[in-house]
Amino acid sequence: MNKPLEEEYVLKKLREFKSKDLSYFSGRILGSMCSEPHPLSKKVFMDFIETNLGDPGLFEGTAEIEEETIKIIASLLSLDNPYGNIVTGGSEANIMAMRSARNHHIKTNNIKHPYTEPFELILPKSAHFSFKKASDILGLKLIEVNLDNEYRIDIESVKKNINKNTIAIVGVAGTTELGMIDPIKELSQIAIDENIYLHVDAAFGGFSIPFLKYIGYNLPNFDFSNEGVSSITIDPHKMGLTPIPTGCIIYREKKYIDLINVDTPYLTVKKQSTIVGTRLGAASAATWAMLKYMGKEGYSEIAKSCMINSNFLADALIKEGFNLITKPQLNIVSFNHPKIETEELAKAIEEKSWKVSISSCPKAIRIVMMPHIKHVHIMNFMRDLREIKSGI
Ligand code: 0PR
Repeated sequence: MNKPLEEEYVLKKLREFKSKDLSYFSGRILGSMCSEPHPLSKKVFMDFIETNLGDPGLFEGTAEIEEETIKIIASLLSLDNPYGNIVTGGSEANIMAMRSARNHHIKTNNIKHPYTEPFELILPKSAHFSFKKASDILGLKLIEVNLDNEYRIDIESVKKNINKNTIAIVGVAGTTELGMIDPIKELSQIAIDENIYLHVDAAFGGFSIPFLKYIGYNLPNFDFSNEGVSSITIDPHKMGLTPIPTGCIIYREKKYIDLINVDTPYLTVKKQSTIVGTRLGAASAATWAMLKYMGKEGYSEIAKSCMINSNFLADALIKEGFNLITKPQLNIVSFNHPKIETEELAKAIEEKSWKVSISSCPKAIRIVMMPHIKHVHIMNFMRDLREIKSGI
């Protein structure tokens, strides 16, 4: 440990580190689900930086903000009396939901000796890797079912895999690799018929699908209006323009959150449901600010411009002889080339200073068309792709 240093020196050193980072502003980050936070949300985040919702009795105003934020987000998801929390992100939200589902299964089936039989979780092959963490932490056996021709969960495979050990089914509204929306209505019917917990992971799609539907896009209904849906993950720090870390978990009923509450005797509240203990109220305040400031119209504009850019890129790629993996349902465009290996293509793209990611199923270059990517960036990207193609 060093002796105290001058503030100027400390800040200069930090600037040197930061200068090695990429910026969203450059438009070069093409494979991220995060974006530049809105200036207002950054300001509000800083204003609430010291608030701790791990001990909400000390920060009663901020605790009210969290409650209101949950209500506003739930209203977007067709739910009037929600329970839930603003959390650190999609992973924490998904792990919380899986804890509720497992405990619900134990309770409703009156299981006296848990883990003598496996706890099985049915989810699509396209589900995010946070469910692997949930599986490891909670001792769940993952039953990864097939996808249909459009890379959505295959309903027949779900039905075939249900048994008395199934603790939950997961559907995704905006898959990580392709942005596809699973048929939640059909999953909901199965969940009702079989009396099984259904969780919807809308970490990515949650802040765009409701707004796109509002302005007339024809997208499937993924929310609580499907009676079988027990909980939804929806992340403000993806398409909601808030700073990291801001996730959100919403439950249909109080019983699901009661099932994961632990006693916290010496705090100002007596129970806690989140994985994280000490947790920032700044995330709730920044989300509240964005919801109020943007309104339905503001978020619709953002979601729409990302879709316009996605479709523009998709058309341009087809014209240049690339294969689109699927027509973009949300703002993710995945493609490969009939004559170029995807890894080779990715390497050539990176050499031209773009940051893309490779999806695994199927193998393709994956562009997440976040708000920081503008038309001019797409034009420059296409120019580079043409050059790469002509050089091979
Ligand atoms: N559910 C879905 C559908 C997701 O896509 C993600 C993350 C999560 C849950 C987990 O969310 P947190 O990362 O907030 O816990 N999806 C992105 C991914 O893994 C996250 C990401 C963000 C990756 C920015 C890269 C990046 O630069 O692809």
